[in-house]
Amino acid sequence: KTCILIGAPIDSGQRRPGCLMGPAAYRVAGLPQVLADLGHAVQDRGDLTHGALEEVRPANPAVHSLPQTLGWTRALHAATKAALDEGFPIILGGDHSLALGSVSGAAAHAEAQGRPLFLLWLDAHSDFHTPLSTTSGNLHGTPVAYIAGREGFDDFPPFPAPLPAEQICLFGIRSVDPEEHAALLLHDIAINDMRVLDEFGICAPLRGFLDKVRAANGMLHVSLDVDFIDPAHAPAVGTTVPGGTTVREAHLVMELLHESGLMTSLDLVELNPFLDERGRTARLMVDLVASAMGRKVFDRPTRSFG
Ligand code: DIR
Ligand code: MN
Ligand code: MN
Ligand code: MN
Repeated sequence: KTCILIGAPIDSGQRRPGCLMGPAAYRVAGLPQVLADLGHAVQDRGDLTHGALEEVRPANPAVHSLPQTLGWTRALHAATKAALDEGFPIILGGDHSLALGSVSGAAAHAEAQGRPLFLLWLDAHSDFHTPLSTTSGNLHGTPVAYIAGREGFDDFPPFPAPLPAEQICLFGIRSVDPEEHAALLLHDIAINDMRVLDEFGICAPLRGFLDKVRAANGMLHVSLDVDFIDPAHAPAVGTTVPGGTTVREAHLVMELLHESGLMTSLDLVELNPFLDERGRTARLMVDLVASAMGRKVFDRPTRSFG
């Protein structure tokens, strides 16, 4: 594959400074070399900027940094859409508000290809607020609502073609605000929360979703929030929630994604290197990307697990 690295040094979707150092931390942790060692071509496009900002006042006074988020959304949309013409985009975040742009760019690309876009959301949170419903005012909690076509995004560019609920899969969630919960009940989005993963494990729920992607000849965008992994293993994130996946469960997700051959773009979000322990979380994220891109514990000549 040709991996296209897009740095998205974004802090404006939440209030704790530090995510803007994420792209640098991934590079320091060796992501480009790890991808090259797996046999991929790597193009590092450097870091994006959000461009000129417009003056816009949010309807909900809790919302902060709306002009910045709009600027980043436009920049990420264009960069992700263009990168999909040439290879496999990996967006180095930056907080999760970047997915407002990366997924809309991927959706525009998929629409031009005449293929459906599917979304796998690996996160402790459902990120299903709208700019009107959020009480924290942090727009990193809104991308899934934008992608699913919820109302309340009048200040944003119209989402290309909102994804039908059946094309969205939330995986690993364990923190859902009351308004998000009520709204999710009205949508048919697959919610593989930690309770589901405790009971059924990683494989069955994930394979079920991947089978749908394959049957539809879909494209698949994966958005990996650091807090998908338990904070005991991945401490460098502003919104830790106990009870997340283990290191091996996270790798298993990535290994299944690689075996499926279906993933077409990837976000790495919410890494806050200022909170890290000597690069520990950044290195874990790089190792997870390696699994998603073909690294195996033991490279068997055939797929035999017996
Ligand atoms: C939280 C979102 N529910 C909020 N938190 C997130 O602020 O609305 N953390 N996305 O990663
Ligand atoms: Mn998130
Ligand atoms: Mn999260
Ligand atoms: Mn919240």
